Amino acid sequence: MKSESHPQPLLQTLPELTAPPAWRRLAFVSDLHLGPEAPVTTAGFLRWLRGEALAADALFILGDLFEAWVGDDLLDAAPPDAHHQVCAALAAYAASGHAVRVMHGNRDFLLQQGFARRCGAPLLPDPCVLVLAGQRILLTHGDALCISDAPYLQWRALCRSADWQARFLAQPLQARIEQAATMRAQSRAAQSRMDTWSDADPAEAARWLQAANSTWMIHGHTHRPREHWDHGQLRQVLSDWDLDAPAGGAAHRAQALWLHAGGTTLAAERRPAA
Ligand SMILES: [Mn+2]
Repeated sequence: MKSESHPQPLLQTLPELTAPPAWRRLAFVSDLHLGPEAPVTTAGFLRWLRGEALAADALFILGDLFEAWVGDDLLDAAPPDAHHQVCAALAAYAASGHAVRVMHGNRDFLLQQGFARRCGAPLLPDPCVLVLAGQRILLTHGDALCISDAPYLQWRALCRSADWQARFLAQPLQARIEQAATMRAQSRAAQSRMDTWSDADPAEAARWLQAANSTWMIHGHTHRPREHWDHGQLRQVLSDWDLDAPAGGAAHRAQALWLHAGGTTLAAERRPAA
């Protein structure tokens, strides 16, 4: 096991994605947790993709698009369900000229090339740097910034290993679906025992930014949407989506972060997505 205080080795050079000049409007979302168990949120995302999202030249999904993903062969299984609907909608969105990039979250870390090809949505490494309008923006899901949760980081290292993934994916689809449901139930039980849900560590985030030669980070995962300004560094935390939560309650929300690039200027704006 790697040192718990530095779960992610700092890379000398982080993977970089340079935005083409045609990308003027970019939308960032994360933590939608789509799937058959979230029909209202899933419908809301499909509506958003066919509507407001069409204003984006590029859509970045920074992890946990799905509540669970047990393997790309899910898309070959019948009958089609919410996973198929979302993939078909992403494919149509990409085919109509919008770039889509998808990063793994802690729920859907098993998204692979089969998904990416079918959806026209290449996978993004976590973390990576988006170079846009002269700015270097560090993109990450955010779970690896929650360094106070040592048991989670141990699990993360295990389930991201090629060995574990090969063994998991070698099981029949139905067995994987059941196993994933059990793991989610255990994770919910562990969360309900905790007073506070682990948050991103500000010092760790600052360290990542420094290593990336960046002063601007966008991440999700924590379900605590807000802007953090610290020593000239900006950390924007994306909102989760939960339209299945009771309407009128604080949990009932869906939001995208938009970046508008004009020459060398960049403006950020949060907009409700439902
Ligand atoms: Mn997450």
